[in-house]
Amino acid sequence: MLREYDCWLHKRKFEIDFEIPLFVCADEKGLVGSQAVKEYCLGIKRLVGIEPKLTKSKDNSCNAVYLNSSSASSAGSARDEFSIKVTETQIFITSSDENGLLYGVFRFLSLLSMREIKNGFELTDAPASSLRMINHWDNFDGSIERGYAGNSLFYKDGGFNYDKTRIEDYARLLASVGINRVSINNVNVRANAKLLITEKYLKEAKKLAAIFRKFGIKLFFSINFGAPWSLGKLASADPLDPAVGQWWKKRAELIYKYIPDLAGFLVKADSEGEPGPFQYNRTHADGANMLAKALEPFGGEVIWRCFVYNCTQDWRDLKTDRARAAYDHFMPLDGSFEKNVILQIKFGPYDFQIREPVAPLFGALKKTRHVMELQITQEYTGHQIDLCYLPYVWEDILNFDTAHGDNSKIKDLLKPTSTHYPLPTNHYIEGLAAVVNVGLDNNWTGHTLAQANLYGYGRMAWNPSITAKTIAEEWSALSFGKDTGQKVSDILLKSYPAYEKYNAPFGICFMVSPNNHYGPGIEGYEFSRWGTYHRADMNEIGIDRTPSGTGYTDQYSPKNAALFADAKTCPENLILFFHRLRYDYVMKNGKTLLQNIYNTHFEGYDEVVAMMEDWKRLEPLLEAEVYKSVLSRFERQLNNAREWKDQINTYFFRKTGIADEHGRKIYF
Ligand code: GCV
Repeated sequence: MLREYDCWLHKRKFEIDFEIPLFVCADEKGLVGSQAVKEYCLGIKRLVGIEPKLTKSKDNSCNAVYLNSSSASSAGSARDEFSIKVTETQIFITSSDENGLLYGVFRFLSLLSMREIKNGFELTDAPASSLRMINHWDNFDGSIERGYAGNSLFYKDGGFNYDKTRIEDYARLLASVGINRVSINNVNVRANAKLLITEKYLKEAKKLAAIFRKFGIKLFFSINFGAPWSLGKLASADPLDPAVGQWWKKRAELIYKYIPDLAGFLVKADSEGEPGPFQYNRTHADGANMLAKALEPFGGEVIWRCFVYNCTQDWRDLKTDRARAAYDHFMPLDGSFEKNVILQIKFGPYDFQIREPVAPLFGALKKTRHVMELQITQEYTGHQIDLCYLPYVWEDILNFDTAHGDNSKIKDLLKPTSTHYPLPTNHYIEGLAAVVNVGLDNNWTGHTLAQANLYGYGRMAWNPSITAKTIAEEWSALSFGKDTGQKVSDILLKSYPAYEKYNAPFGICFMVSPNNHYGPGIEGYEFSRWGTYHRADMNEIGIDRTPSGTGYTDQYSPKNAALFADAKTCPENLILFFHRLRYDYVMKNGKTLLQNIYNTHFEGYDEVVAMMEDWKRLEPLLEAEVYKSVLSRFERQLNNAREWKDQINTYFFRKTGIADEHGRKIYF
C-alpha cells in the first residue's frame, strides 16, 4: 500500500531519539484491553522497527513498558482517562478502563512519533465529552451521500460488502483519535437500508460490529421512522399507536440478539421528505420517546436530529425564516424527552455553511441531553478538491460564548457524563457527531490533506480547547515528519480563510450551485423551495433577522441577541447573515460592503495561488505520489476559486454598476 493509506499512523522516516524498553508487561484479558496491547506492539514495530516481547512481571521490576487498564492509582478517574509516565528504564501506561488504555497507547505512540517522549514525561488525560461520534451517510448501493473519496467502505450492490482488513484499519484510525461511536448508514434510509433491522442484514451487521468493538467503538443504526408501516405493514407509524410501539419493541429485541451492545438509533424524521411524527400530528418528543422506550431495556439510546425545517417554502414568502426552525421546533420540547434520547443539533441554523452563527439551541436547552453535529465531508467546503482545513472554523465554533450564564462557551459546555443515562438537569453538551469524509479511495479522503480534517475532528471532540494550529502541527508532523510537517501545517492554516474569502461573502450563505454544492450558483437557491434566500437587489442584500425582521436574533441569550441585532457590534464575518445592508454600508475598515466583497474575492483567489506555490516548493521533500495528487487538486481548486471570484464580482458589479476602486478586471 502507498504511504497515503497509512494516514497519521505512518511508518517513521526519521530516527526516534528515545530508547524504548523492549519488553511489555501486560495482563489484559478483555477485548479492548488486549487490543490495546496488540496496538502497542504493532505501533512500536511501525515506529522503531522492532516488535516488543510480551512478558509477565508481578512487581514492576523489569526494564519494561507496563500496560494496565485496572490501575489502582487511577481509581475514581474519569471514563476513558489514561496516564503515561516515563522513567529512565520504564514506561507506565495506565487507566481504569480498557478504552482508556487503548487511548493511552495511541497517545503514547503519537507522542513518540513526534519525538516528545523523554525521561520524566508524565501525562494524565481524559476526554471532555462522552460521545465522540462519526456519522456515515453511506447507502447500500455503495454510493455515499455527499461523499468525495470513492464509494462506501461498508456496502456495495445493495448489501454489506467490505474488506475486513480495511475496516480494521479504519477502526484503528478512528480509535487512535478517540472516536467511540459510529453510525454506519445514511440518515436518509432508503431502498435496502430499510432492511438493515431485519435478520438478513443483522447477521452481517453483527460481523461489522465485532470489528469495531475491539477498538472500543459501538455502532448506531440510522432507521426509517416509517418502518412499522413500510416494513411491518402496520396501518401507520404513529408513535402514539400502541401497535407501533410494540412493533419497535419486538424489533429491538431482535436487533439486540445480534448486537447486544448496539449503541442505538440515529433518526432523521420530518426532514427533507423523511417520514416522522408530524405526519400523525404528533410531536418530536412523542416520536423520539416511543423509540427510546423500545431501546431502553437494552441500554440503547436514540439520537434524534433537529434538522427539521420547511423544505417546501415559497420564495415569495418573506416571513418564514428557515434559520429559526430548529429552535422553534425543539425549544418548547425541552424537558419532555426520555432519559435515553439525545438531540443532535447541527452547529448552525442552516446547513454546514462556510460561515454560520452557532445555533441558538446550544446553551438554551437546559433539560434535554444533546450533542453538536459537524460535517467533516466537504459538502459546502470544496468537495475535497479544494483544500479547506476545517478545525480552523471548528475552533471558532467551540469558542463561541452562548452567554447563557457563566462558563458558557461551547467548549465549556462540552462535558463528559458520569452515568450511562445522565439526568438532563443541566445544559451540557455531551459530545460531537460529524459526517465523515472517507471512502474507498486509497488515501481514504480523496484529497490527502483532508485527512487532517478527520484527525482534527477526533482531537477536538476529545479536547475542545486544543487549537486548530496545534492540531495542524500534530497531524503534519505525524504524517510528514516534523520539519516538512511545519511547512505543510502552514499551508493548512491558510486554507480556510482563503476558501471563505472566495466563497459567499460575510455569512450570506448558499450562493453555491444547487444540488451538487460545488462552485458558485449565486441565485441557484434564490427562487427554489429550500428557504435559503439572500434577496440581493440593486441596492441591498441579506435578510433582516433582527426584531424588526424575522426576529431570529431573539432566539439567543439577551447578550448575544443584542450583539447580533446591531450591525455595529455584529461580527463582520456574519454581518449578512443577520442584516440586510446597502452595498455602500461602511465596514470597520472604512471600505464599503461592496468594496469589501470585491477585495475578499480577489484576495481569496490570490491566496490559492500562493498556497499552490508553497506546495510546489515542497516537492523535493515529499513522496512523488503525495506531491502529485495534492498538486492536481490545487490546480482544480484554482479553477474553482477563479469561478467564484469572477462570478461573485461580476454579479455584484452588474447589480450595482459600481466599479472596483482598484480597477481590477471584473467581467460584465
Ligand atoms: C443526508 C443537507 C444535505 C443532504 C443531507 C442533509 C441532512 O441538506 O445536502 O444531503 O442528507 O443535509 O443533514 O440530513
